[in-house]
Amino acid sequence: MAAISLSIFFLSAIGCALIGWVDAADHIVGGSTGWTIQSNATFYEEWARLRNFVVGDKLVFLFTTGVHNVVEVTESDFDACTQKAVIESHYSGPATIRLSSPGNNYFYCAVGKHCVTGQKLVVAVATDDSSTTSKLTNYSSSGGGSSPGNLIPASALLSLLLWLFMW
Ligand SMILES: [Cu+2]
Repeated sequence: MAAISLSIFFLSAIGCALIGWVDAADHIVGGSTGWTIQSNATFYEEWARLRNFVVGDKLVFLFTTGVHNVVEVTESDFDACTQKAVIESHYSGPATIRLSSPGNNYFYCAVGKHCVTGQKLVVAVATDDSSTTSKLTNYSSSGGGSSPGNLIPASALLSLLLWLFMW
């Protein structure tokens, strides 16, 4: 029984990893703290630095409608916290924004002085091809081993999990 529990645990872990690998990633901006004013002005810069963003990924901005918002802007607007050429505005939270163009994408909160205090985010978005490479690198370094050619489709793994639970 212990052996079965253990294998369920490992299969679940592998299944989750595979699902993450197959689908475009959703990035919860700021993690559990969400999209808000942080005590550290470079909080979102540091958050973004640790991640890879790829065309097709989504940014999820967690905030309360009316308290914060998200505007996508040009680089010069981003630097100066101005709104001369707003690309897109999202006023109701949470807001999910799909990263559709490669290169730098600029966002900030346009409520009060929030942008000036550091509620701003720039993400460097890679194209699809480079994404595959970087994600595979991540998996081989953290997971320890399976080459992409041997990946079992996530659905097959899930069926296997269900089968194990039947016992
Ligand atoms: Cu705000």
